[in-house]
Amino acid sequence: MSDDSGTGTEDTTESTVAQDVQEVEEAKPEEPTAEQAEAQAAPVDEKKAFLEDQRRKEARAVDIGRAFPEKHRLEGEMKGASDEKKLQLFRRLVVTREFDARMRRLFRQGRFEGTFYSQIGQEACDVVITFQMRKEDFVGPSHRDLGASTGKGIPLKSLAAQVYGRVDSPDHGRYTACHYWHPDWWVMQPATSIAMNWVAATGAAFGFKMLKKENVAVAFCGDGATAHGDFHEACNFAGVHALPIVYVVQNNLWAESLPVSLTTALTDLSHRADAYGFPGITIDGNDVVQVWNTTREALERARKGDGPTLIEMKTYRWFGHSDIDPADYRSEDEVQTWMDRDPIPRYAGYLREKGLLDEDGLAATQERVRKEVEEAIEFAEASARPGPEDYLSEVYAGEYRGFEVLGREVEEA
Ligand SMILES: Cc1ncc(C[n+]2csc(CCOP(=O)(O)OP(=O)(O)O)c2C)c(N)n1
Ligand SMILES: [Mg+2]
Repeated sequence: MSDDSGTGTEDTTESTVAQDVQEVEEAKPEEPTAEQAEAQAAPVDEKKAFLEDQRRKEARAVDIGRAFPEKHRLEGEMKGASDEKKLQLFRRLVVTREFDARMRRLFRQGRFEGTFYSQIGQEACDVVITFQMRKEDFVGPSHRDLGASTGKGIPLKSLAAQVYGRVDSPDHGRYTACHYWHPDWWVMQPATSIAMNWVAATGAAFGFKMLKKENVAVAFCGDGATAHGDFHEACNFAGVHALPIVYVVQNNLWAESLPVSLTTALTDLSHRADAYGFPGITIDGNDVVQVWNTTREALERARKGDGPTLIEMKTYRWFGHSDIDPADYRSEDEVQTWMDRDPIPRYAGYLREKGLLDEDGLAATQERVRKEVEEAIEFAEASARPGPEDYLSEVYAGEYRGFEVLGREVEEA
């Protein structure tokens, strides 16, 4: 399979690298900052090579039916999963991949501001667990957790509006792209300070326990965040009170440009749990079957009142920390090795072997998903940008007496 079916009018495979370069050129502000001026001064060939590399990887990312090395073939049964559930899960993985790949391209075209944190390569870590959760179970995602929202079923229109910073985002356009959430789905907005979500999700789990609810919480973080104080305080508290929570650490080997070997002397981050008196387990985060069975058990354990579990998922982000990071601190070999372990073609292969998916089914899924992604983007682009008054609504409780914004008085509506 290839990306040949295209994902929209602006983004067909017919558009060349030269067009991409032109789009980037056109998106430049008239008066560049010193940093931008330096980037502009770089030889065009370098830019071309960078864009070519990005597009090559993106084309590979959406080629979800491709072959992969036999040693990465998935084995075993997914406990308690009906055939229909297995296919639904596949669709949510594809939604996550397609949305991400499309947004990366739109960012390079200057269609939204800020930056973009791609999750491509890591989707199984988020989607597989959140897909199994109840709507009123609490999710505490971090900055690279698109799959926590798509896994739980938050509509793509709402997620696209979040990326675009528009009023139809649940935060009404107040926050940085990729801080996906929705209160109706019990997914909290990621905190800027990493591992803060760990504390908030632990608090939610404590609340569920105090209120004697059957709900559970799940918190996500990266390898780098496990060195942060909040991570340890939260784990300690959860261990003491045997809270209904599952902690997921996505070890993608890097925290921005810092290798995990400079974050910790541990090889397996699941050993962090040893200090807090609850089980820790390390698994292949790119193996959907393993992730399904391990998270299913951990969710059950939490729901039964047996306390927390920490799951380290070994995984990899294909692109830079954010989309302004060329990630040239990593070797091509390392990237290649992990691209071969892509969770989605591996799972597609598993479904094929089970007779649940064929070439046509795969193409139809991808086509439907692409249409849905395009509709979400159209919705976000048509949604209004927030005005100064939107930045103040819902900030103050009680009577609001006006505030000076950008030199003018804003009255409460
Ligand atoms: C307390 C704090 N320190 C630093 C940052 C800046 N920062 C944002 S993400 C990040 C890297 C996190 O790495 P990791 O936890 O491995 O997650 P990954 O980005 O690899 O998914 C850093 C340093 C921050 N947001 N908060
Ligand atoms: Mg990391």
